Amino acid sequence: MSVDEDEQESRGSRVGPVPQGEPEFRPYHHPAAGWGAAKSVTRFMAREGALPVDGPRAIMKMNHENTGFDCPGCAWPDDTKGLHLDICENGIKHVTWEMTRKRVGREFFAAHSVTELAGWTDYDLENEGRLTEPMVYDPASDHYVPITWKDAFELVGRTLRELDDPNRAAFYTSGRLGNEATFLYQLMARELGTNNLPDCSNMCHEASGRAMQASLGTGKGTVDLKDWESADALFIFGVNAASNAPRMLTALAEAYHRGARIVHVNPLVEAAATRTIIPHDFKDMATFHSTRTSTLNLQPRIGGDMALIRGMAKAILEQSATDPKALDQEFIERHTAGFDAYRAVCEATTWEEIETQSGLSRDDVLKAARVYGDADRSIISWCLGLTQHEHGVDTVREIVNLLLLRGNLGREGAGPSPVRGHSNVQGNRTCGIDHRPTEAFLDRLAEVCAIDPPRAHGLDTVGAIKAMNDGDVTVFVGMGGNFALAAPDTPYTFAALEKCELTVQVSTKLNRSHIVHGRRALILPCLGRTEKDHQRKGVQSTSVEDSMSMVHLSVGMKRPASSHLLSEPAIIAGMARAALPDSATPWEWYVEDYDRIRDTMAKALDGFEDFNRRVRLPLGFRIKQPARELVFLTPSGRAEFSDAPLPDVVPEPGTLALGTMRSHDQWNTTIYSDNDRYRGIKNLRTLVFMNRADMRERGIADMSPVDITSTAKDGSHRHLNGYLAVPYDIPRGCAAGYMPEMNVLCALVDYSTQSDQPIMKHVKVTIVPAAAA
Ligand SMILES: Nc1nc2c(c(=O)[nH]1)N[C@H]1C(S)=C(S)[C@@H](COP(=O)(O)OP(=O)(O)OC[C@H]3O[C@@H](n4cnc5c(=O)[nH]c(N)nc54)[C@H](O)[C@@H]3O)O[C@H]1N2
Ligand SMILES: Nc1nc2c(c(=O)[nH]1)N[C@H]1C(S)=C(S)[C@@H](COP(=O)(O)OP(=O)(O)OC[C@H]3O[C@@H](n4cnc5c(=O)[nH]c(N)nc54)[C@H](O)[C@@H]3O)O[C@H]1N2
Ligand SMILES: [Mo]
Repeated sequence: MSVDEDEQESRGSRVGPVPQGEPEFRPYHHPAAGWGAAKSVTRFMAREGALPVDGPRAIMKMNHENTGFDCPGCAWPDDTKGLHLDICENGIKHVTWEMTRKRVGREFFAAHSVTELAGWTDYDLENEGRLTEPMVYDPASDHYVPITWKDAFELVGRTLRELDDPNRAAFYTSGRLGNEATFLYQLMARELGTNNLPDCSNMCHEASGRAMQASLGTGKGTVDLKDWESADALFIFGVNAASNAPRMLTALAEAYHRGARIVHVNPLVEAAATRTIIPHDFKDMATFHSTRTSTLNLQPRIGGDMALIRGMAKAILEQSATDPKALDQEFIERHTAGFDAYRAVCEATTWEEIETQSGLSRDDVLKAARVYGDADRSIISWCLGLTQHEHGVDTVREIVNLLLLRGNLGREGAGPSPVRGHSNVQGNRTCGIDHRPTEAFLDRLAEVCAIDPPRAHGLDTVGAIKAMNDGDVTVFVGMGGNFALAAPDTPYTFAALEKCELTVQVSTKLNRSHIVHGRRALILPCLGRTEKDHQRKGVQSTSVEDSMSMVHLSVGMKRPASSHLLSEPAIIAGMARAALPDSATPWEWYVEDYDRIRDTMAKALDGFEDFNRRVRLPLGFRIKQPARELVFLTPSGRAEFSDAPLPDVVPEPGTLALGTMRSHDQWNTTIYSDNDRYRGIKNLRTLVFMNRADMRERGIADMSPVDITSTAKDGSHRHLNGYLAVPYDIPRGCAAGYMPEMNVLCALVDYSTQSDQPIMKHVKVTIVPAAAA
């Protein structure tokens, strides 16, 4: 690695704003959402200049049948009734952030050199507002200077045409990109001749996709909101729903009201595992009436989930010796394969091992098993707490194992339900962003689009970073997102981008990925989802797919932040035409009318038949999940049990397992403030949550500075110094802190061998009182 430690410290550490006061930690005892959220929203909108007219008007339009735009906040589905104003604090903040009145124009870039901007916090960079025109990096002056769209496309086109091998380019996608742009983007990459399509999903739910594909023959969850409304038991693993999927609170509160059991499994008791005031329930708001959102909270050690689930399965199997109804024998016989091997591995796993590996007592495991055994219909839901681990795939497969035991699949109120991250990350995969496309997908693409797509697998996020560092990839195109900061091993990723011949970022806001750039660099500003997209044939809409496979239209209604912005499909078409001057693909014609893109997608993609008509139905349409119909596209044609051994997740003596996560006031790499309301934190991001006993053992006082050192699989060390230790209700041996700051601690070599996902929730660290304190 070529980056020295000083540089690592100065560039990786301050992401959030400069704190406005002394760091504070006061445990939060109020319900989630409710008035705290309402107050925070009002303050935030005022700051972004969104009051008094635009903000509320836009929000009334959000998530409304097919007349509004899809909330870019998260991938939680819209209310099935379609009429509820189902919105949340963080969704509103996210929209307001995009609609800000602040602008970054050419004067801004003329006033600040890139070297100067490198010293700014990430908060300050994004806080400058919306990008307004294309800019190119000028090495002579070290400034970004204006460039015309035509010249920008020509620079991209020429650089791509001159590559001796198309695999020297990588095309990153962040999960905001609409389906139509997604389809064009992957088509461009494949027509050029590469499957190098890294995406944010490689850091997010790759493990879920791979696990469910292997077990069920589909990479997606099989349930929808109606199922959530009729489940008897809900198991919520590893998600901070009150912050990251706040509309789940409504579903949890409703479930509680109807008497469903709700089990939260998380090393931290997050706000969604307590009580909530539903923000759109005006009566509840007025009377401060809160509803419980949990009936049981379990706090396993980091990585201990698989052992817990195995324990639940073991208990159900033991019960079946005397109670024939404990298992759904008929389902197991008719629809599954591998049951005997799974039963054997459950029997062979001792209770002692389950207790040690989960960090839970046998009693607690049995409590969860009883909830599961008593319920007729169970849904198991999860997010990053399960996926960003070495054994993420095995753990998600263990969830499916448990569901299969009682036939919790293919019927109402039951099944697996991953909570996706970015609002269209699921749609991206459906529409072709996959570095490991199937032969069937490529065959159809070849036929429908008359191209000859490459068959060799491409690079994912980790692979692309390594290839850029090795000089094998020299052109990086980022379609949204903030690759520099979101990816692991910050200094190594910075170095990777800096080695490129050309980096291109298609973005709405200024961020670190513009400042850390290749020899040549372009900033291409695009329309946001809230904005009106005028093309030759009129105002266009794009479609997105939520966590539960619902595809619906999103129509922007705001005047664009600048008249120079182009839509994402137009930018992709511009780059494609410049790179492939003789292409027979009608790029320009597609952009005139997105219905034309949809017509092609209807022919090329499974489940998109009659796309243009169905997407205009009031609530859009649901992509069929074969597993939901008990059709399993697996080699055996059945749902397959897995029988992996339990991994050893107990930290070695002296070390801790550190999970990196989001605060309440951030959206991935976008930081709104230094507060984390539900965890009781104010004015502080450079912190590490620790168990009191672990602190005492190390001589660490409350809120005192500590030095954190991680040890990677290859034995290399990484450091973050001077972080404040916050005593927290977290199991012994576990610690937690915020991404993206802590990406400095995540080595690129620390990716899961099962999913290739960076292991962002289980970093092996030592923590000691700060040397400089
Ligand atoms: N407001 C807002 N919304 C967002 C985002 C955002 O940044 N801000 N990001 C979006 C994206 S891209 C995504 S992927 C999702 C992410 O949503 P989350 O998965 O909620 O993301 P994290 O903040 O990483 O939180 C992970 C949770 O897992 C828990 N956890 C950590 N380790 C373990 C473990 O070993 N086992 C278990 N059971 N739990 C564990 C942590 O305590 C934490 O509650 O949210 C999406 N929505
Ligand atoms: N340590 C650690 N690292 C993590 C994670 C973790 O839990 N721990 N989580 C990982 C996960 S789950 C994810 S999904 C990634 C997130 O990785 P990314 O998706 O790459 O990052 P974001 O922060 O969501 O990207 C924000 C930028 O997107 C741009 N943007 C916003 N809206 C639009 C739009 O409509 N169009 C375009 N073109 N650009 C837009 C803006 O310029 C903004 O600065 O981070 C990963 N990194
Ligand atoms: Mo994500």
